[in-house]
Amino acid sequence: MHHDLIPNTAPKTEISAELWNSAVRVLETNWAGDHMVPSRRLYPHQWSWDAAFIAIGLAYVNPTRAWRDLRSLFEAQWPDGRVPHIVFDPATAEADYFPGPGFWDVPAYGDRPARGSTGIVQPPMHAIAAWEVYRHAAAHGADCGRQARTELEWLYPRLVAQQRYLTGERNLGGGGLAAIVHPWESGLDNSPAWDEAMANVPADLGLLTTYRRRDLEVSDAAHRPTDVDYSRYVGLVLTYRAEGYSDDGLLGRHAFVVECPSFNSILATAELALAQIAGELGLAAEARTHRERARAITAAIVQRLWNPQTRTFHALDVRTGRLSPERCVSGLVPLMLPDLAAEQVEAVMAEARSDRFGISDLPAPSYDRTAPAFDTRRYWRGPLWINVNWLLRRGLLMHGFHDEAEDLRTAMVRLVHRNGHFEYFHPITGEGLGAPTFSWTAALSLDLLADRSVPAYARAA
Ligand code: 2M8
Repeated sequence: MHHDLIPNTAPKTEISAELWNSAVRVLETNWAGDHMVPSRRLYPHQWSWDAAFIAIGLAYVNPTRAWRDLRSLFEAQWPDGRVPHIVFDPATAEADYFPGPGFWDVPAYGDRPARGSTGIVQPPMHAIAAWEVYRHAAAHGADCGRQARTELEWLYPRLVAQQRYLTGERNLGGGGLAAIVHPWESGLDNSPAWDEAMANVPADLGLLTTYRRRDLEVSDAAHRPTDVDYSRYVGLVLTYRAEGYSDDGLLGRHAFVVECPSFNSILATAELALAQIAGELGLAAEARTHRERARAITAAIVQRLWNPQTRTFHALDVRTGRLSPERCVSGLVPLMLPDLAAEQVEAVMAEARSDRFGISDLPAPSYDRTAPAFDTRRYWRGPLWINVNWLLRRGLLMHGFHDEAEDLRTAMVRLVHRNGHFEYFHPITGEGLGAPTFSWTAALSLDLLADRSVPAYARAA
């Protein structure tokens, strides 16, 4: 018998218990039968990296759903290994989300499941999630352990194929990193990190007459990307779509090809998680290969995305060879990497402690607080997000900054308890912004309440 709800991990203090219970309620509300929606109104389908963060939290209360959510996503994996950034729910009307399945019009393939998808990806958080769900769910008794093993075995080859796609087809710059070909692929949609590269993407505002923005009907325009950015987003999909989402020769014909430090840090960490999984499945040689790949990706991140003048990591525009001048929170995420050299660890820590990103009683903002364009409300251009801070906390733990990791954990827990499970938060006042019952905020709150341990990867090398 599988446990539907596992109460024994619920924490003891009043604040923790309230937060725990409210998080569980959000995850109950947003469950859609075989997958979780990020939020009912704004995002009524399944999103890729959301599913990973969500599974990490669901593992404590409903491992069966955690595995089901990951399985639903990977059932829509493409034959080339790409895991789509959205898997569409056929029960949701086309008009309820733009751009919907009709707009993406992805090519059919052999055993394609009924649910349609987009043709772009998101950061490959899933191997990390699978390992987290496994190590927490397996602790809940024999039945959960057996189920976890079966699911891990099912997922492993699919996770490997996902990495193969990203490190193969998407190695568009030829330097061993995965390039993103749309800002949505980063998960940090309208981050200033893309501004320079996006300036070279044609902005045809007429596209927004042909295609109507749905996001502005359900959220505040002052929070969302501008029309100019949105018309570029739509245009980029149209050119990628025109060639059936083929990556062949993309560098020469696509207007946006960028290497992101956060995306690639997750890519490397995914290899470390795959090493753990391969080890668990008795595949020692494969585990070694995954660890070597993680080291190679880490080396490429330092070689290609580190700016010795600014002493931080930046996005690289592969088409122009220029590093973005902006300092964004994505530049701190390489702290997750266990093989990061002391020089970079120290520099990233200095940046993380500086006025730009320093954590006081609030977690780190998405963009440099001191930058003239810092915007406290507009999406990834200032507000703070729980998922990115969760990644930063892992980086702090990874490199032994236990006090700072604990301060960050406490800051996140207090923030969400005080304000609710919002999509993102005002980086100065902490006011909740965006969708009010947002799944990854709820799921990661459960993890922050339950798990104080150092990630196992530090011991994997
Ligand atoms: C946001 O992205 C979507 C497009 O994919 C949007 O703006 O409509 C981002 O915050 C992304 O990271 C997230 O996965 C998605 C769903 O929560 O919303």
